[in-house]
Amino acid sequence: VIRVVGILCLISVAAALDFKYHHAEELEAYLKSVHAAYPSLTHLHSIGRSVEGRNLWVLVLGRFPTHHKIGIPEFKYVANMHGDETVGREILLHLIDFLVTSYGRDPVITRLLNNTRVHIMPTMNPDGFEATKVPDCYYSRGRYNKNGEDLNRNFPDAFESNNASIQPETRAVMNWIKNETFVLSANLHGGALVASYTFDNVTGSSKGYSRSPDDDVFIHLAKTYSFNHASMYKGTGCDNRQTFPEGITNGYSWYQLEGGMQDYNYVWGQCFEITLELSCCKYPPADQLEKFWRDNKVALIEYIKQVHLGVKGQVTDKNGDPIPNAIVEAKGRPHVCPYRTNQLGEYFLLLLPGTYVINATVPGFKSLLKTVEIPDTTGNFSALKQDFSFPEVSVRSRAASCPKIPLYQELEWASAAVKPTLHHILVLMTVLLVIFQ
Ligand SMILES: *[C@@H]1O[C@H](CO)[C@@H](O)[C@H](O)[C@H]1NC(C)=O
Ligand SMILES: *[C@@H]1O[C@H](CO)[C@@H](O)[C@H](O)[C@H]1NC(C)=O
Ligand SMILES: *[C@@H]1O[C@H](CO)[C@@H](O)[C@H](O)[C@H]1NC(C)=O
Ligand SMILES: *[C@@H]1O[C@H](CO)[C@@H](O)[C@H](O)[C@H]1NC(C)=O
Ligand SMILES: *[C@@H]1O[C@H](CO)[C@@H](O)[C@H](O)[C@H]1NC(C)=O
Ligand SMILES: CC(=O)N[C@H]1CO[C@H](CO)[C@@H](O)[C@@H]1O
Ligand SMILES: [Zn+2]
Repeated sequence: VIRVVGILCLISVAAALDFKYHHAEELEAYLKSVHAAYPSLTHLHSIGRSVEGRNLWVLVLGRFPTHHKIGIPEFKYVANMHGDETVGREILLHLIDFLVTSYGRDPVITRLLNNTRVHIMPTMNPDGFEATKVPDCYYSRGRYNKNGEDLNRNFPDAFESNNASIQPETRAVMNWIKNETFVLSANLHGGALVASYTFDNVTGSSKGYSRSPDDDVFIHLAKTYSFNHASMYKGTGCDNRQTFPEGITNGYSWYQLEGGMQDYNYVWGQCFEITLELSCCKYPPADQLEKFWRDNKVALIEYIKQVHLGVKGQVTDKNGDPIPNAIVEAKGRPHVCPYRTNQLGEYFLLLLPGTYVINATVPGFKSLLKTVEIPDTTGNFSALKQDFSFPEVSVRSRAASCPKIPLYQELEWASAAVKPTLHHILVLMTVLLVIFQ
């Protein structure tokens, strides 16, 4: 009886998440209480420590929260990498609360968590958050980590040699990305209201738009967020500084940046990531948090479902043994650092509905090509399944090495972007205003 009462207590503690800012200790206590109340649905771990030694907590949710399962895609949300941009940090706690309390009750959330592993990191820059003493709508030093580095300029860059020294927070995220087969992700910021997508930088002289081979998918992903958000899709921006048609923008069209996390995920992590700017005010008063949660709730859920777009499967040899490091890509969509199968021989390719030729290649063997008709599968919580079986035995693939940094310098399609236009000049004029977003 005492045990039962204890569990009930924990559940009520976990459910009582209020709309206020949770500082490091409260945030940690909250995540621990959720894990204690939902031990089989959640897994709590720290992927490293900040400069000041704070844990970088990640709560994982899913039917199998502690480990990857074949066919179940990995999704992540990361917030507060700029310590003074605080809305994402709090709404991710409310998202956790909503997911755990809906599992087993709401059929959609139950199916979502049965078929997806969701990783949530409420803060990537806990030191910066603690250094920002009071709510303030504008830029503050809490943006940076304790060493004064901007973490969203701290990743290796595909277009430029990034000479910034890699910070502990960045290193932890890089290791985490290497460790998991992430497929889809978003990083949550503040200071504007827009969904921004890769690329953020470009090769050659300035051009208006930096298009990735998966531009159509990125536009769909960004619109999924903006149109499911209470107002982002209106694109009215903040204080008339800049408007964003349909609430989305190519990162580079907005303003170029080097060393950003979303390009890193796409180029090196095989993970499609977009950047969500969720509030005009970077650190709004706590009494606005409930409205921010309401405005974003549907968008946060609908965006997770997109991890089930496209096609997935396993590559094996004649004996049925998985082939890690096989290159699997859709024809016409080469990634400069080719997308490869994981240790279990699995691949996941986010693609919009349509007809594609999927090419599975192991150097030294004949490529396997399959034409697939991809339906809209996000409502089914499973991408189309297409396995590949090589007719030979003991097929082994070396880890295909990526070209040297910067990767895109030589690629001709990258220079197919449009010439500078009046639009671009206008964008440049606004760069000074938005440089710290
Ligand atoms: C989710 O998984 C649980 C555990 O296997 C199962 O009992 C339940 O029926 C599943 N629910 C749905 C809606 O798929
Ligand atoms: C970064 O380092 C490279 C190689 O040392 C150098 O060529 C480049 O100019 C440096 N870039 C900046 C912005 O300092
Ligand atoms: C990487 O995965 C291993 C094995 O699951 C785990 O022990 C380790 O903590 C993970 N590291 C990170 C940074 O996620
Ligand atoms: C299949 O992919 C490999 C590796 O990326 C490439 O070399 C080959 O040309 C591709 N084959 C076809 C028919 O596109
Ligand atoms: C979704 O799942 C149902 C039932 O399993 C199946 O009949 C249907 O064809 C699937 N739809 C798509 C688009 O995959
Ligand atoms: C080619 C190009 O525009 N590269 C830019 C990448 O971003 C850095 C930081 O803004 C710029 O200095 C580079 O010029
Ligand atoms: Zn930011």
